[in-house]
Amino acid sequence: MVEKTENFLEDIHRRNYEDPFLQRMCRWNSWVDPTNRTTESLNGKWNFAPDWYDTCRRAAWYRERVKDSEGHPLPLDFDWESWERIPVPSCWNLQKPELLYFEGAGVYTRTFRYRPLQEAERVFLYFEGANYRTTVFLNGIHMGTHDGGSTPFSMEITDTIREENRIVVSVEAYRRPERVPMENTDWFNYGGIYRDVYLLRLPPRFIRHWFLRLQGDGSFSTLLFNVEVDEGKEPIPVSVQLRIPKLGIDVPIVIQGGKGNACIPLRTAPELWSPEHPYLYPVEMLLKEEKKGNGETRRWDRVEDRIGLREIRVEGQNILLNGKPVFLKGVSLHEDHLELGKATTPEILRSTIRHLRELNGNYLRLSHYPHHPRFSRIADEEGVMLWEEIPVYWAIDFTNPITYLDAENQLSELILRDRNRASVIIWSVGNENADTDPRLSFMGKLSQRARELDGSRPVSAACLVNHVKLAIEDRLAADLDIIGLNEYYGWYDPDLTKLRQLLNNSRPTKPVVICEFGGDARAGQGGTVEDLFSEERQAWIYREQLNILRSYPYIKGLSPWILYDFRCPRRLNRYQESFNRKGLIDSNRSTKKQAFAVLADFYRSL
Ligand code: GCB
Repeated sequence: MVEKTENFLEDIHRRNYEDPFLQRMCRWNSWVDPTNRTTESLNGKWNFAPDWYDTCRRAAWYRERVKDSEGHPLPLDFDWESWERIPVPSCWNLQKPELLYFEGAGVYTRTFRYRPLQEAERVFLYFEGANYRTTVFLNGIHMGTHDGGSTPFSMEITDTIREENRIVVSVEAYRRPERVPMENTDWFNYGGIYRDVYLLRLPPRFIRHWFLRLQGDGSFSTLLFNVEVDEGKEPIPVSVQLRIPKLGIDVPIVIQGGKGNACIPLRTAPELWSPEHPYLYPVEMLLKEEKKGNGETRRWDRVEDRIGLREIRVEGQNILLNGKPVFLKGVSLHEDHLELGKATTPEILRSTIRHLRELNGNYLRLSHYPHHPRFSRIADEEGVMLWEEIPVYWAIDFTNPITYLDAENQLSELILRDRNRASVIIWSVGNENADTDPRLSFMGKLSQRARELDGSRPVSAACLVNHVKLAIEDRLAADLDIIGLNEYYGWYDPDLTKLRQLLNNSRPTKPVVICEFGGDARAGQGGTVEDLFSEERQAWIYREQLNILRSYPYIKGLSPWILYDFRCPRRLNRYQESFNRKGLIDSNRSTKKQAFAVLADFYRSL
């Protein structure tokens, strides 16, 4: 606290200016599923300025105070309308060359009109993703703050929205030691509102979110369903009618205390979702109020979706998809795009899947944070299996309860967002974290949290090898269903014979997925297998690695590092030039390196 004196000035002397904004956090429990809702996009050009000293929040620009308490005009340090306009969604780093390495706070603002479309309509603001801390003001009032760079959040604005509105959003992307990820990562810290923003119009009582899946007991004969309802200011008796016409399901589910659960026996065997047959069932949910007397019902809400039914389970050293062993033929992926950064388009997502097909693959590791929500929807349609992950990366502050809360919140937001997607088969709780006691307890709790929100999928994490004992040995493995392993023999450690020793020394009782291996190559760089950064060296690493990995039956999947080269400010040699060059394809997303064909041939042979 700063002592207030007679010459104290609120705007410049107050240190803890951020505290009030942290009293109203948007977290997983305020999230509303936006699937197939009436939305109104707020994408488009917003006025924007990099706010180098975070003055918008410090000096309360969002209040738009133009006169003092005696009515005298005040000089303002901002002028919304004269600011340049940049597109939302986008990463500010790619809007102007001088913003490329900008990692501070940026202020976005725009106006919009609003007219209710239904009686007693409730309105929410929905952000699909902004990096990292987002503080939202509407008509001068703080509406909510969100932490975490890749998960969605929503906030109710019913009581504040007017016909004419000004929204001011401060997004700050500082790298900080207590964050998730912390300040040291092997990727680029793009800032800004880089995914869609919209208004969500909802009825006074509505379905908040829901979860539908097969029971997972190997019989494919029972569905489990959970639903959460926002009952509005005055709760009344309601039920949710679940309809899956193609399965002959039309059942009412009683809602109590805002929640409903059901276990629904299937009369016919369902068509199961798989990469070969990505079948999706149309599903409908109706929120109804039971009217006494004449038996009429009032319908409050209606939600539709398309859901794949499949079972993913681990048995011994096997991963079973619909009861049958499956091998995950994959590759890892960052969200990085040369012109768009973390922003993306459906075309880009589909072209990524085309590249996976050319590799003869069936699986992608979406590393190291939640990717665009559209990805799992497209993967559902296309029949691609996904590993999804939160950025509990490297040296997170495992002793800090604030860091844990943030990580748990990001995990919860990801699982709520994607647990209805058949394509998502694994939740990963982190990547390459040293095996310490605080980390074991932190990530153990995360694994538990994942199972609490979704008991239907295996939990994993990308672990490091024990390079002293040369073995797969990580105490976290006891908490995981699948052991993820990153190893770079042939690259960081050139001695590939150690890989064989390591795999011989290990007796895992669970399936192992090699989540990373690989090496850098600059596209077009020729040389011999001895030459680091040549395509030949990279292709050689792939050949040698695959030759070894194929002979260990407990290895049930691969996602080498990585499909595309990506921006990476830590990588500064003349071949890298601020890019990680371990891609099988150049950062232009079209030039394939030699190793691409090596992996494609290997997957074809399986
Ligand atoms: C890793 C990390 C990944 C890096 C990669 C590399 O083990 O998980 O984020 O980019 O190695 O290229 O060193």
